[in-house]
Amino acid sequence: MRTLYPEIEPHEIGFLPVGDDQEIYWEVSGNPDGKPVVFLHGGPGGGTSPAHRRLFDPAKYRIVLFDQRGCGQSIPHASTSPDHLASNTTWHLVDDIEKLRVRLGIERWMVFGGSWGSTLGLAYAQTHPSRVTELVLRGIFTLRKIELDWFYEGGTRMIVPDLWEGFAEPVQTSPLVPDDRGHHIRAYHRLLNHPDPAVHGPAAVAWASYEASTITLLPNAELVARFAEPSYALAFARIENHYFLNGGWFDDGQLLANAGLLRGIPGAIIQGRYDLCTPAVTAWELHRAWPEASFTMVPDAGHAFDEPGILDALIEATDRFAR
Ligand code: STX
Repeated sequence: MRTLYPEIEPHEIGFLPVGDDQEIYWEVSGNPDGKPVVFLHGGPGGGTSPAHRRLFDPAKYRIVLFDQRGCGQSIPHASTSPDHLASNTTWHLVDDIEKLRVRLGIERWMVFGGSWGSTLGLAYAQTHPSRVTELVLRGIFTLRKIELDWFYEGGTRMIVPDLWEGFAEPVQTSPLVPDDRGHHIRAYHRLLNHPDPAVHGPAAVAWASYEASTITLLPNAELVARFAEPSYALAFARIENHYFLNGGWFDDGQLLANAGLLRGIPGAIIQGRYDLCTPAVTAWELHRAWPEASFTMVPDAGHAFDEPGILDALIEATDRFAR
C-alpha cells in the first residue's frame, strides 16, 4: 500500500495577478528540474494544503499547487468579498491555469485533479489539449444536473438521512426562503449571501459540515471540524453554491460529450465505489468515453483523496507517469 511522500516545503511562492482585482497564491515544490505537474484542488473553494504536495515523488516532479480564485491564500477571500464571485467562473479558472503555466515557463504539464479538480482538469484539457501531458483524475465530477440533484437536492437522504437533515435544516426553517424550500441550492444562495452574519454564518457551517461528513467512508471528526471553521466554511460554501447555481457554466453533460477531445492524452481515472459526493456513475461514463485512460474502482473507499485505497491508486498513477 503506497502512502504519502514525506513532508516538503515549497522552494518558490508567489501571487499572480489574474485581473478583476484578484490574485492567486501559487507555490512550487519538489525537483526544480523535474517533470511539471499542476494540482487542481476540489470544492470549488476547497483550497490546497501541504499534504497535496505529497502525492508526487519530490525527486521526480516539479510540483505546482495554487489556490483558485477566492479561496485558500488567494485574495480577496470569498468569505469577506462575495462581490468578486462575479468574476469567478470555470472559464476564469481555465484562463488562470494558462496564465500560471506561462508565468512559470512551462510548455506542457501533467494535470492532477480530484472531485471539482477533476471537473476543472477536464475543462482545461478539453480547451488546451496540447498543454497536457497526462491527466490523473479522482472522484469524477462533471457538475451535471443529476449529480447536483443527488448530492444537494435529496438523493443522499436515502443513505445518510441524519446528515441530510443537518444540510436541509437551514432551508426548511429559515423564514427568509419560504419560496425556495424545494430547491436547496437556490435557498442556500440567498442565505449564504445575506448580509447578516447570523444568517450566512450558520448556513455556511451547515453546508460545509454536510460535505465534510459525507466525503469519507468512515466518520472523520477532525476533517469535519476543519471544514466548519467559520471563514473556511463561508468561502467554500459561497464558491461551491455560486458554481452549482450556474451549472458550472457548462451545457449539461458537456464534459462527457466532449471526451473525444482527450484522445491521445494518457490518463488515469480513480474512483471510490462508495463515494457519496461524486457517485461512481460519472467515473464509469468517463471510462466508457475515454478508454485510453486506466480505470480503477477502489472497492472499499468513499470520496476523499486520502482514503487508503484511493491514495494507493493515485500514487501508483503519479509514479507510473514519472517513469
Ligand atoms: N464538491 C466536491 C468537491 O470537489 C461537490 C469536494 N468536496 N470536498 C472537497 O472537494 C475538498 C475536501 C477537496 C475540499
